This record gives sequence, structure tokens and C-alpha cells, in this order.
Amino acid sequence: MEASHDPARSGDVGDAQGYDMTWAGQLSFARLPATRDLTGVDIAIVGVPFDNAVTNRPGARFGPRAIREQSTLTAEFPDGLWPWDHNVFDRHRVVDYFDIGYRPGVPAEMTTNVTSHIGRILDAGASVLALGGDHFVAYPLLLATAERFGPLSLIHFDAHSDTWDAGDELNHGTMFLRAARDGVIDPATSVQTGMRTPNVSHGFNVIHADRLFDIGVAAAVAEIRNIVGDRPAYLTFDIDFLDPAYAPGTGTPVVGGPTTWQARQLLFGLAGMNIIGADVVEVAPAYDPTGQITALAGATIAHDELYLLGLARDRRAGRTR
Ligand SMILES: [Mn+2]
Repeated sequence: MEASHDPARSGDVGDAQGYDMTWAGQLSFARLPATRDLTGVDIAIVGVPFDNAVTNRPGARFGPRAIREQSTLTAEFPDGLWPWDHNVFDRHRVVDYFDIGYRPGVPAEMTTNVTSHIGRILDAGASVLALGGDHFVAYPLLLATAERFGPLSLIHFDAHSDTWDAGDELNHGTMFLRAARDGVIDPATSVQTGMRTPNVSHGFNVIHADRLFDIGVAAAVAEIRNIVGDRPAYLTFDIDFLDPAYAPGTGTPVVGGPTTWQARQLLFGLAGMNIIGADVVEVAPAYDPTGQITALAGATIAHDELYLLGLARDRRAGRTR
């Protein structure tokens, strides 16, 4: 839908005359309306502040809040996020649905609650952008999405393939093999990229970090588009895809990874694909000695993902831009 620039997003905290005081004020993602009213909503942003499935360092439960804080910087420009040629908020009504809760002592409740809330959002006709949380949060997101769109192609950015064979353990290194076995994702039409840890492919197409550097961004984009085609796809972005120099604040960092520039170039290359849902996960701000660059990377990638979701909605609605 076409929406006029929302004055609620001005970030005006009193006497700033509409100037966006990025260091203060309301803390929804990009100053979006914080609401669970889904009337007319195109994209809902959802936080999942959960880190009970980590194998190493916890702390990703603070990811959604940190990403929202840095999103004031990515969203301060009325013409949109550079270098996109439009402002996603002018074309689509986006809201911050805020965080999905669970009792801290009952981690399994996260899965149940995410599945039901995501189902509610999808049934209202909106797309979902999720902010993790550790990567296990992608499992219920995929469940709810595949229930409505059928088996999904996964487009997976990560240092790890997260396909360990550990059954139904609550473990953030396992859920994509589990989702494949559940028939929720189709490995043969999925692509994982950025991997630089030992892994077994289990039928997934993998562009390991070394090959990604070898072939470059354009060839990697072509490979992803060729494998996934027009199928309904779910885009999942573990912040540890990035080199720890660009994203030190994460639970299981691995050196030798891509830059934020390379990550964004890859995302730009996905424009127009049939992306049904997306996430950015594993931002754990406490391990970031700068305090903020990991969350800024997460916020920027999340903002890019909003554009990808918006363009996919345009395409499904038969609108060409
Ligand atoms: Mn990872």
C-alpha cells in the first residue's frame, strides 16, 4: 500500500521541531508505531528475546532491544535507507509488533508462542521480519510460515550451517536439519552461505566462505537466484556471517568472514525474489567492546530485509516498481 510519511516516526521528543534526535525518544524499530493491531499492516517486525538454546555464550536475548536502538540511525533519513531508490515506509505500512514473551523457566514456551503469534500475523496478510534472539527462534518462525506457504526454500547467511544431527534438542546449531526432516524447508532448493566451520551438507547447497570470496558477490547472487528461483523463500541472517571485526557482539564468532559491505551487496542482489519472511539473529551486544557496531549492522541488515519483503509483496500483488 502507499502510505504517507508517518509523523509518528519523526522521533520528535518534545522541542526538536521534527528533527530526529536519534539518541533519544521512542524505541520501536525505526520509530514505527508499536502495536498489535494488524489492520492494513503489510509488514510486522517481531522481537524474540530468547537465548536459551545457545551452545556457548548467551546474551542474544538483548538483541531486539539493541537493534531497535541502532535502527534510529538507519531510519533517520526521510528518503529511506541508502542506496535503495525509495523509502520502504512510504510504500508499505510497517509496524513494530514488539516482543514475543515466554516464561524464563519454560523455554519451550517460546516455540509455542512464536508459532501462534506469527500465524496470527501471517493470517492477517502481513509479512514478518523477526529480530532474534539466538538462531533457534528461526525454527518456530519457519513452522508457522511453512504451514501457510508450503515447504520453503531457505536463504541462509551464517558462519555455521546449523545442521547438526541432535534430534529435537533445544540447540541453536540443529534447527535447519530438523526443519528439513519436518518437511518445512527443502534443502535441494535452499542455499547456505558464509560457512567457515566443519559441516555436512545434508543435501543443502552450500557456498562456503572461501568459495564466496573466490567467486565474488555477483556470482554468488546468481547461484542463489538460480537455485531458489521463484519459490517461496525464507531469508535467515545470523549476524556471525559477518567477520567478528564487523560483528564482535555474538555468541559464537568465527574469524575470516565477510564485511558488512559484502553482506549488503549480497542482500541487494536478492531484490525481487519471492521472500516470504526474514530474520536477523544472534546479536549479543554484551560481547561488543564498541557497544554498538554489531547492533548497527543488525539494524541495517534488518532494514535491508524490510525492502526485500516489501519488493516481494509488490511482486505478489502484481505491482512492478
Ligand atoms: Mn552462526
